[in-house]
Amino acid sequence: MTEAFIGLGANLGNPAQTLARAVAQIEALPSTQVLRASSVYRSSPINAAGPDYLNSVVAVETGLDAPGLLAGLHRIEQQFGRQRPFPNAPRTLDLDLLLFGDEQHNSATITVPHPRMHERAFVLEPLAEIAPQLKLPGLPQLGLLRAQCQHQTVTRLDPVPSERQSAG
Ligand code: PH2
Ligand code: MG
Ligand code: MG
Repeated sequence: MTEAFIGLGANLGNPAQTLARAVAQIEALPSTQVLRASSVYRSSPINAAGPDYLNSVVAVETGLDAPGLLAGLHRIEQQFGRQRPFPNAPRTLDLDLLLFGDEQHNSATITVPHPRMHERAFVLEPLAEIAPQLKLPGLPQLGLLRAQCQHQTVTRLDPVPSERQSAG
């Protein structure tokens, strides 16, 4: 089993609902359990146009290998109607494999760790929420990386109360 981190993002359709449903679909992947899920964060698009994004990060434990997990994530993106008209186009759902244990992959189809995760507050803030002690291979500690991204405004949204919590 490998612990992996997945970044979720959406800025088309109903992003809040999509992120919640996508976590359930990740949990439904073969031999994969969601260990922790961050809050949802709102931010302006970085190096892209379009509506504000909602982003989150989940930690999973999986028996899949990295290409198998990535293939599963791409299938889930398809289920949510992901289209790729041009690079960084607005999207109904983006699932990025951020980290897969301490493995490094560099091929035409898979790059892990995600090459830009350390310079994006919309990844670092939710990641620090669920894994504050995490060390990215070959990079300064999370706290320093987050400080370097302080100019990127990211707002943590209040958790949406589940039906069970609000019923009582
Ligand atoms: N994803 C991108 C490009 N820019 N900006 C924000 N705020 N959130 C994203 O998820 C995002 C982005 C390409 O994947
Ligand atoms: Mg992305
Ligand atoms: Mg992506």
